[in-house]
Amino acid sequence: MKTLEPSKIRNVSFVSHSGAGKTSLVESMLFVSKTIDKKGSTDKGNTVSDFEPEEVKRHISISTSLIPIFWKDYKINILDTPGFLEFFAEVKGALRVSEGAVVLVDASSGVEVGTERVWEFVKEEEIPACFVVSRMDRENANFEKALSSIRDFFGSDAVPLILPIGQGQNFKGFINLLTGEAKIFEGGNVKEVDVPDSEKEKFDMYRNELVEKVAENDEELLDKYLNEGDLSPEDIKKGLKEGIKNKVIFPVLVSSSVSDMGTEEILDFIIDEFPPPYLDEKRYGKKPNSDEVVVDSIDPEKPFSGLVFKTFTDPFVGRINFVKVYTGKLTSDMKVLNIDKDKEERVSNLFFIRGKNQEKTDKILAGDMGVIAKLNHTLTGDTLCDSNFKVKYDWLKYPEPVLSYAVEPKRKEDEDRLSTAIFRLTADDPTFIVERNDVTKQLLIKGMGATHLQVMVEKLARKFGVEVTLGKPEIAYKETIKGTAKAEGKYKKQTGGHGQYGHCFIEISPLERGKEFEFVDKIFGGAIPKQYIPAVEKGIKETMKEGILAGYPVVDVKVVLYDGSYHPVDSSELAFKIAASMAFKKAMAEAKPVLLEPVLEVEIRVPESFLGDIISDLNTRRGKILGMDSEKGISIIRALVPEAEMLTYGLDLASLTQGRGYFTARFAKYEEVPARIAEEIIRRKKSEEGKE
Ligand SMILES: Nc1nc2c(ncn2[C@@H]2O[C@H](COP(=O)(O)OP(=O)(O)OP(=O)(O)O)[C@@H](O)[C@H]2O)c(=O)[nH]1
Ligand SMILES: [Mg+2]
Repeated sequence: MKTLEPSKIRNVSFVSHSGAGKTSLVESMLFVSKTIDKKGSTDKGNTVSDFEPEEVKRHISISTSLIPIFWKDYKINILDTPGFLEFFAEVKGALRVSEGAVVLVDASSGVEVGTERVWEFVKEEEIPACFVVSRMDRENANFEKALSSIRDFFGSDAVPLILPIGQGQNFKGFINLLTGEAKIFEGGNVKEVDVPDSEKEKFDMYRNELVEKVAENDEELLDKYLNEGDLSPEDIKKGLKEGIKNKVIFPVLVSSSVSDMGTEEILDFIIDEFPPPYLDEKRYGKKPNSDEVVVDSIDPEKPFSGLVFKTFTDPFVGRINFVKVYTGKLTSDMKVLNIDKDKEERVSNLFFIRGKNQEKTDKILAGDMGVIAKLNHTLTGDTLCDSNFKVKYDWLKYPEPVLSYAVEPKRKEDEDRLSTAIFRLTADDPTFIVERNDVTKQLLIKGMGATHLQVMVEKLARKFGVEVTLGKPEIAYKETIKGTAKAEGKYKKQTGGHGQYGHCFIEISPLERGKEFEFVDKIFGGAIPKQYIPAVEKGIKETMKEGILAGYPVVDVKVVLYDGSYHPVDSSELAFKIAASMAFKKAMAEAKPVLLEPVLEVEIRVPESFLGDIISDLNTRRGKILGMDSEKGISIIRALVPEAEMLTYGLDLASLTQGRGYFTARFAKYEEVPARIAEEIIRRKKSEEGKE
C-alpha cells in the first residue's frame, strides 16, 4: 500500500443507527474506487468490513473495521463502526482518531434514537461531520422527510449539498448544489445533464440556503453576498470548507449503495471538504503527568508518537493493535515506549490492514493508520512514542457496564483456563469487564447488554476454545440491624488441665448506611484485660462475615463492649473470640435484623411514545422515579431500581421499545429489602444450603 503525506490523507468514521447502510456504503466505495471488482453484501456476510463470524451470523457490524480506499490522489481511511448501541465504545474510539464523521440517516425511517446517540458522540469528540441520507432507492424513501427529521434533531446547520432526483424506485440521479451539475443514471450509464426543469425550483431554493449558510459564517463572504446577491462557486467552496472545519455547517448528501449512486460524490466530498489530519486541544499530546503541550499538530518532522485506538485478538496472528501515527513515522525496526505501561515494545510486525486483509509495510507516516502485531503490553488507549520523545495522548472514559452474567465452564477441565481466557478477551473490548464477586464468589462478566455479552461468549469459544454457560449473577445482599440490643457471651470449658474462659457483654446498634463497622471499648477497671480486647473485636468481625438471616455479610453495626470477666489461667484470645461471636449472634437476633440489597441509579432514554410503558414497567420492578426530562422527542427517565430487578433489563428494554431505548446504570446504595421479598430470599438461600 502506498504511503502518503498527511495532506493527502483523510481519516473518516462512518456512524449511524444499526442498519442505515454504513457497511454497504463502504462496500460500494471499494467497488467504485476499483479496490474490489465484486461487491459483497452484509446479508450474505461477504463484505470486506464485516468479516468476523459473530458479525456474519447477525448481519451487523460489531467491531470497527479500518478500510483504506485510494481515491484520486488521496488515501481515505474509513472506520466502519457498528450501529448497534451496545457496541458504542467502538464508535467513540473511532471518532477520537478521525477528522470527519459521515452520519448516515436512513431515507425511510429518518433520525432514530441510535442516530441521536451517535450524534452526541460526534459532538463530544468535536469533529467535522456530514449527513448522508442513505438507502434512497428503498420503497418508502423520502428525502424531504429525512431532511426535516435531521433538522428537527440537529438544527438548521444541516444543509443539503446533493439533492436527489426522484426517490424510492424512481431514484435516478442527483444535483450537486455546489457545481450546479446533475447526473442521471440510466440503464447502467451515467449522463451528465443540466438541472432538469422539474427540479429547478427545488434547486434554487436549496442553493440559496447553502449560499446563505456559507455567507452567515464568514464576514467577508457575507459582505459580498449582501452586495452582489450571490456568491461564486469558488467562494461557496471556500466558505463551505471553512464552515465544515469549524463545525457550523453539516452538509447533507444522498446515496444508494445498491446502485452505487452518490458514492463517487461522497468520496469526492471527503477528499475535498473534510480536513486533512490535524490536532485540536482535545487531542494535543502532553508531557506525561502534566498539562504541558508538546504536540499540537500532525508533524512528520518530530520523532515518532502515536495512539493505539483499538486492540483486536486474531486467533492466528495473535494480538494486533491499531495505531494512528501523530508525529514522525513508525517503522518496522524500531523500539517504542508505551508511556501508559512504562514498557518498551519492539515493533517488527507492521501492517496496513483492510478489513481482515493485512499487507506488510516497513513504515507508517504521520497522519496515517495501520496495525502492529505481537506487542506484549499495549492495549486500546495507550500512547506509543520514541523513548526520547515522551508524550501522552488522552483517551476515552467508558461508562459502567449495564448487565452482568455469572459464567461457568461447560467442561470441568476448562476451569483453570477460563479466567485466563476471559481476561485475554477483555483486551479486545474496554467495555467488557470480568470480576469475581467477593461476596458470592461467582466469576462475573459485565457488559453493555445481552447481545454484547453473548457475542463475547461466542468469541471466547472461537478464539480461546473455552465454552461457557451463562447464569444469573447472584445478588450481593447484605445484612444489618434496625434496633439496639444487649447480649452476653460466655465461653467456658473445664477439661481437666488447662480450660477455656471468655466472657463479654456487648451492645449493638445501627450505624449510618455505608459506615460498615465501629467498635467501642468501654471496659473499665480491667473487667477484661487489655490484651483480650482485640480478640473480642476480631471475633465479632469474623462473625459478621456471615449474618444470622441468610449468611450474607453484616454491615453498618456499632458494637460497644461494656463488661465481661476473665479467668487468670483459662482465659485466652480464642476463648474471647468465641464468647464475642456468641454474644454478637444473640444480640443480632434481638436487634431487628434485616436484609439489604444493592440499588442502582438508572437513566433510561426512549422515544416519547414509550414513556408510559417504561414507567409502568419500572413500577413492577420496585423502581422509584427520581426525575423525568424530555429532549427533542426523547424521554429521559432517572430512577432508583434494586439490582435484583434489573438483571435482564437490557433485554426487556429492547423488547419494550423495539430496540429503540437504551439505558445506563450504576451502583447507588444499599437499601432494606421489603419484608415479603426478604422472606423469600432467606427461604431460598436456606433451602440451597440444605442441598449442599
Ligand atoms: N435497498 C437498499 N438497501 C440497502 C442499502 N444500503 C444497505 N442496504 C441494506 O440495509 C441493510 C443494512 O445494511 P448495512 O450496510 O449492514 O448497515 P450498517 O449501517 O452497516 O449496519 P450496522 O453494522 O448494524 O450498524 C442490509 O440488508 C443492506 O443490504 C441501499 O442503499 N439500498
Ligand atoms: Mg455495518
